[in-house]
Amino acid sequence: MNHAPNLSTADIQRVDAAHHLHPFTDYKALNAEKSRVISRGDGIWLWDSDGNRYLDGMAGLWCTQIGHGRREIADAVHRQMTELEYYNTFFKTTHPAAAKLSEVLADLTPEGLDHVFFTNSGSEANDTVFRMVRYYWQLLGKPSKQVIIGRNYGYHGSTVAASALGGMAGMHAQAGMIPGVHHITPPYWFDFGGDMSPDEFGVWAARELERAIDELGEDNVAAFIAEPIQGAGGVLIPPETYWPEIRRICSERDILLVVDEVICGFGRTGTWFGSDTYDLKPDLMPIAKGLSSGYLPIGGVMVGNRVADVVIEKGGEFYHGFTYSGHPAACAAALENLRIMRDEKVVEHCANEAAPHLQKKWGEFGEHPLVGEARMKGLVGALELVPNKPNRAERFDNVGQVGTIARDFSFGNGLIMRGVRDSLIISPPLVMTRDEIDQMAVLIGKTLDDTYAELKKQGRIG
Ligand code: PXG
Repeated sequence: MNHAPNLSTADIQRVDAAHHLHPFTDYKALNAEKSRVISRGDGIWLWDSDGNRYLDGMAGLWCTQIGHGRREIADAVHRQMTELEYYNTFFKTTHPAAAKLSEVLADLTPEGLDHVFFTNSGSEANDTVFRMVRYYWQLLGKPSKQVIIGRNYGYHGSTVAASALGGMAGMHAQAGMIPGVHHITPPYWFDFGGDMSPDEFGVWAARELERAIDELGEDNVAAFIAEPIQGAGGVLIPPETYWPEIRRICSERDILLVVDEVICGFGRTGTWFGSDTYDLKPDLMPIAKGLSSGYLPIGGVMVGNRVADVVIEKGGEFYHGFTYSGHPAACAAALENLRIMRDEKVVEHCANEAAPHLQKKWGEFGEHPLVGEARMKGLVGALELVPNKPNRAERFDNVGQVGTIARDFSFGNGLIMRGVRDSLIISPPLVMTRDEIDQMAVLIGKTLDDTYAELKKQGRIG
C-alpha cells in the first residue's frame, strides 16, 4: 500500500526538503537540487516516482543480497506480526524467532562462533563489540587492555563508538575522537603501495599492526578490528599476503581479532563470510545488512567461544542491550532471507556464475583509458579512475570530484553505483543472472566513456 497516495513527486520532494535530515548529506546542497524519490523495487531493479528505472548496482546499501520485492519475506513478517509483533528478550525471556535465528547463525557462521548478541544495525553491533571486548579483558583481570586498533578508511558505523573504530577522518573531525582507539594504514596497495609489489606491501601493511602493538604496549591492546575487504572505504581488497600475516600476529600476541562482516558477510565475497574467503578465525564477528537482505533492520555480534566462555562463566550481568534486540519481525525476515539463500543456493550462484562473469567484464574495464585499476572479489569491486594511465601515482585534483561526476553519469544511465574518492564502486545483488550482468556491463562501459568525454572536455585528461 502506498502511504502517500496523494503526493506528487514535487510534493514529496518539497516536504522532504522541509523536514527530513538525510544521513551523510550536505543539506543545503541537497535542497538546491531535489531528492530522487525511489518508490518501488523488484529483483535488481528500482523505480523512481516518475517511473524511471535503475539497475541497483549497490544492492540497496550493500545489503539486498536476494534482490528487491521478495514476497516470501513480506509473508513471513506478516505471519510474525499477526502472532507476536513485539516482545523483548530481556529479563529471562525469549521468543521462537530469536531462538531459531541464533541457532541458524551458529550453524552458518565459521566454526567456533556459537553465540549471537542481537542488535538493530551494524553500528550497534560494533558498539557491542567495544563493550564486550573491554568487559572480556576486565573479567580476565587485565583491565589495562583497552585500546582497539582499527584502520584508516575503515568503516564500522556511525554511532560514537563505531565511528571512532572506523578510520574516516571527516567523521572524527566532526564528533571528536574517543580515547582508546588507534588506527593503522590499510592494505590499500593502489594508494599506499609505493614501489612495493602488492605481496610485499600486504606483509608491510599487516606488520603495521605488530608495530602498533609494540608502540602501544601489548598490555594495553585489547583487539584489532577490520573488515575482510574494506567496503565504504573504497572496496580495498587486501593483497593475498595480508590476512595470513595478520593471523600470525594475532596468534602470537594476546589480542582479540574482530572481523566486521557487515558488508562481506552473507555471500558477498563468494563464500558465506569473508572469514571463509580469507580463512580467518574471528573472536567476534559483527553482522548486519545481508543478514536480512535489508528487508528489516537487524544486526548482531557473533561471539566466539574464547570470549563467550569467559563472559558466560566469569561475568555477572552484562549491562548492555537494546529494546529491539532480537525483534521478532526482524528475526522472521532474517530467517526467511537465509532460507531463500540456502534453498536457492544464492552463495553458490554468486561464486560459480555471477562473480566469474562480472570479473571477466571487470578485466575488460581495466583496459579503459580512464581506469587505473579494476579490482573485484566475489561480487564487490572498484574501478580507480586516473588522469594519466598507467601512472598510478598521478591523481585528479580535488579528490572526489571525478568520482562524483562518474557516479552522476551512472545514475543518468540508469545504473546505481557509488563514488568513493575518485573510484566507482559496485556491490550488486548476489542473484544477478548473466544476462543482467551483461546489461549492467553495458551501462558501466557507457558511464566510463561519458566520464572520459566530459573530463576531456574539461581539459582534465590529455
Ligand atoms: N560495518 C561495516 C563494515 C559497514 O559497512 C556498518 C558497520 C554500520 O552498519 P549500519 O547498519 O549501522 O549502517 C557498515 C555500514 C557507504 C555506506 O556509503 C556504508 C555503510 C553504511 C552507510 C553508507 O558505503 N556501511
